[in-house]
Amino acid sequence: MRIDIVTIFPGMFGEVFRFGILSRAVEAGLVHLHVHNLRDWTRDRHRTTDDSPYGGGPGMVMKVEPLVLAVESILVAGGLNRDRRRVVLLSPRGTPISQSKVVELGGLEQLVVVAGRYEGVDERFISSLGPEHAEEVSIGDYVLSGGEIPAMVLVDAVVRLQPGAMSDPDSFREDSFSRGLLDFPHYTRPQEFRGLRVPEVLLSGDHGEIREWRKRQAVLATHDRRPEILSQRTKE
Ligand code: 4FV
Repeated sequence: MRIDIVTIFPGMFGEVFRFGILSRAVEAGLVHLHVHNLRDWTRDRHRTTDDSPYGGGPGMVMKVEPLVLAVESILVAGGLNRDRRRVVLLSPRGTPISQSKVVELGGLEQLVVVAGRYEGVDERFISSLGPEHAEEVSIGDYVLSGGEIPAMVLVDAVVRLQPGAMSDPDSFREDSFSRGLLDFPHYTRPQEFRGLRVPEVLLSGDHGEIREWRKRQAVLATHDRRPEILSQRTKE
């Protein structure tokens, strides 16, 4: 899979991809990661990527031209067929991110991730690329100072799903949400900590019993903490 990130702060990504599953996936060639400086697609000597909002109001808006020029040249560079690639702008106006959205994006050949800054991005960016090729995704109903951290969240979630990225492919089958449930509780040594013991069933070696207990615990946790997920699940 090829992942391209467009940002005015490319330096923010340096460290993030040097650790854990992300770095292993890159080293193993499972993912080809490219971080692009949006200013490389500006035409003025101040390399301007923002301007004041039409209609007035506080703050600045990201200009459409550098963004469209950047994405168009990156898509060409990818050279992949149109329906196997997507442009995602991270913004609070976007579709709330979910494991099913991550799985969908993880199945693409090329993902272009755009990190916004300032008050937001000129609306014609997404409309000029067309809804079939570009969409907005949100990581949550709160406002950050930039789209870089949301971009890292999305890339991390997508890369770990790439075949071979996780040492044990089973682990993502057991992922929270992949079965429409929160995860079951996990325990490891010591068997007792300050009087708190590991549930006996997990020490029983009876895998059938353990599987049943974990399923019950996952449903219980989902019911107590995120009942809306359970109702969603019954609808599906
Ligand atoms: C955000 C979010 C987010 C809004 C203005 C960047 C900031 C600034 N992105 N999910 N929540 N973005 O807060 O994705 O441009």
